[in-house]
Amino acid sequence: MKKTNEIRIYAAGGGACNIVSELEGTRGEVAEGFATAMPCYIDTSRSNLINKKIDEAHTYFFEGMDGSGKVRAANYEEITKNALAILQKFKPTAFNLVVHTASGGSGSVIAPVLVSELKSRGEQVIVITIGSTDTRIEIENTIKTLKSYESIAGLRKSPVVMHYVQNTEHLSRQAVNKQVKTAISLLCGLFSGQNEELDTADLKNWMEYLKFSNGPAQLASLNFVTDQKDVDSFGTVVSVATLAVPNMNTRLANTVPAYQCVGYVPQLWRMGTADSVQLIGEEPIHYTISTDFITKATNALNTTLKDVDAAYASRVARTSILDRDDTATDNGLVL
Ligand SMILES: Nc1nc2c(ncn2[C@@H]2O[C@H](COP(=O)(O)OP(=O)(O)OP(=O)(O)O)[C@@H](O)[C@H]2O)c(=O)[nH]1
Ligand SMILES: [Mg+2]
Repeated sequence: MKKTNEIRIYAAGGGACNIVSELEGTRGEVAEGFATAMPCYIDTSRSNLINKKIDEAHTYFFEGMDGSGKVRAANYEEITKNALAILQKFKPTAFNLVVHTASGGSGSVIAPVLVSELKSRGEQVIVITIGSTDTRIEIENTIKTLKSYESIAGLRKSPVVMHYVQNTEHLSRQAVNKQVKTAISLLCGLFSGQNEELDTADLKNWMEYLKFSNGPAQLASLNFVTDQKDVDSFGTVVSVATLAVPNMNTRLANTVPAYQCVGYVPQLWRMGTADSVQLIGEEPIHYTISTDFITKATNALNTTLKDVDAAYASRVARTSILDRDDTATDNGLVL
C-alpha cells in the first residue's frame, strides 16, 4: 500500500462537533484508499461535546464564552484574534476540510475566519457547510455566511470550494448528517495519496481552476456525481476530479470543463470493503466544481427571507390587554 496522506478536519461550532465526533473512531486510522483523518473541534461552548470524551488535545474552546446564541457578531472579534492560535494548535495538512453549520452564531464565524486565514497562506481547503431555514435568524445567518465566502474568495483571489447541504422540512438532521459524513469519506478517498496517476499538483489545480478558465474568484459548489445523467443538475461544471477503475470512460457527458484530473482507485474501492460495500460502482465518481449552482440555494434563501419579512410586516399589532384604568406599580406590576 502506498503511504497514506493525513487530512485535517476542522469541526467549527456545535453542529459540526456533533457530526465529526461520530467519526472519532477512525482518528489516525490508516485504511487503504482513504486519507488518515485528523479531526479537531473548535467552539465557543463545550455543550456539544459534553458526553463525547474527546481529548483536550483535539479541542479549542474560547475562554470566557458560552455560545454565541445564534448572533454572528457576538464573538467575531475574539474568534478572529484566536485564528492564528487555532491554526498553531491544529496545523493544516496538504488538503484540509472545514465543516460547520451556517445558521448558528459560532461555526458560521469560526469557519470563515479559518478559511480566510488558510487561503491567505495559500493552503488548500474544502468547506462543508450545512444551512438551515427553520427560523428567520437561521435563514439570515445562512445567507450571510455564504456571502462571507464569496467575499473571502474575492479578497484572497482564490475560489472557495464548498459542498453545501441544507436541513429542510423534508430532510432530517440525521439524513443531512449522513450526507456530510459521506462527503467527508469521499474527500478522504480523493485526498488519500493512493490513487494511481493522481498527484497533489493535479488536485491543487482542480481546486485552483481559475488558472485554466477566466472569471472572478467566487464561492463554488462541489458535488459528487456517480450517474452521468445528474451532471446537469449541479450547474455548469468548470473543474472536475474523477476517481475511476481503468477502462472506465472518465469523460463527462455533454459538458467540457476547463480542467479535469483522473485517478485510479486502489483495490479496496474496486472490490468492496469488509462489509462488502463497493465504493466505486459501474461508473466513475466525478467531484464536480461549478460556480453557478450556489445561486440556486442563495436565490431560494433570499426569497424565503423576503416572504418571512413580508408576513411579519403585514401582521397587525394586537391591542394591549392592559385597560386604560389599569395602573402599574414602579416595578411594573398590576395589583
Ligand atoms: N444537520 C445538523 N444540523 C444541526 C446540528 N446541530 C445544529 N444544527 C443546525 O445548525 C444550527 C446552528 O447550530 P450550531 O451548529 O449548534 O450553532 P453554533 O455554530 O454552535 O452557534 P451558537 O450555538 O449559536 O453559538 C441549528 O439551529 C440547527 O438548525 C446537527 O448535528 N446536524
Ligand atoms: Mg453552539
